[in-house]
Amino acid sequence: MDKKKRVFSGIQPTNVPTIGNYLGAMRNWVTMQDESECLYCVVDLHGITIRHDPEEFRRKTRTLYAILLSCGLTPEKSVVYLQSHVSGHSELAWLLGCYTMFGELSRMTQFKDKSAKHPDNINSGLFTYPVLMAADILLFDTNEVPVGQDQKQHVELARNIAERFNHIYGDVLVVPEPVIPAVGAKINSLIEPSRKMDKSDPNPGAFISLTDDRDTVLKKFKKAVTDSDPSIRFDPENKPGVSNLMTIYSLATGKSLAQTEAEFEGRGYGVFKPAVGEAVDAMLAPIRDKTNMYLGDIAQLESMMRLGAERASAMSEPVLRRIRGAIGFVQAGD
Ligand code: AQP
Repeated sequence: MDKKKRVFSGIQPTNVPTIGNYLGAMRNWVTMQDESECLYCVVDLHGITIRHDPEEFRRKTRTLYAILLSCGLTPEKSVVYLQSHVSGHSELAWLLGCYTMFGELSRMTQFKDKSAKHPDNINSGLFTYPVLMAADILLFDTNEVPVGQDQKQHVELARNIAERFNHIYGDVLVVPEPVIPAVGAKINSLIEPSRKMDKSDPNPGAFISLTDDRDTVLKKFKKAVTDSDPSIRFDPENKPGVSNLMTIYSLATGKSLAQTEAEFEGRGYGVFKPAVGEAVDAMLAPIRDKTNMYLGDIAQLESMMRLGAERASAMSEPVLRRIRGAIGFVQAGD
């Protein structure tokens, strides 16, 4: 029998995930756990590249872990854990940093965007973020990395680092492939529909959080930016707001874009926007309920985190040992 593919992906606890995170990445994680060996991680080490409040950060991390379980990731099928609980991530990030070029990090779009957003805190962690992400992936001999479009460049960097390392030391690292959905890879802001929906957008009207209640969801869609032409048709260039809402509706209901266009032909935004809100609310209701349930028992949640970390650590050890050996570190037992 063929060996199962290894899958890794992660999400930062910078805020409650949005429907962008869910439709672009997390929903695929749930599907992939049926056919592959999957590790999913709350990448809390990545989350401190921007300033945060420690108590709030702890709360957001627990909430995010509960949300991952509520979306359908289960410890029976996947390893779900916190990055900071597995020290191999940090160790490998240092090692791989010595095989990553300053020039290639300078070209990363996210570094440029985030430094522009936080000009008073352009720390070196923000710059070396993609090396830690490469370490996250390469630490587990990962074959596939399900991500949204914005993370494609970082996965490509991880591939380049792995290939460079292998060129020096032989076939040591598995070279991963990004897996990006055909629809939903970039869900856009409800207020500025030409920009990606971000969970840390300062304007909460720009995104739908997975824990937003029904009223909030309906209100945010009602205020979503569209355009002056009332037709509901998919045309991302000329009608970015409407096309974004159509993508969301199509993913939330399972209807195609063509079916969506036919359903709302001649009906206008007054019908369309509430329908999108209802569809998203129906998608979120079970996630909200389960999240509250998991957060009702923090001791149980933390014991699941610990178990996940033990399994992830055990899986990372042979890979780290192989890498340390290839570089030439003296290891106990050599
Ligand atoms: N708008 C989006 N559409 C589709 N996919 C998205 N992803 C993020 N935003 C969208 C995907 O979600 C996964 C987890 O993202 P992340 O937490 O690692 O950080 P990010 O990519 O920087 O996402 P955010 O929401 O924009 O976070 P903040 O605001 O904290 O920086 C990734 O696979 C990502 O591609």
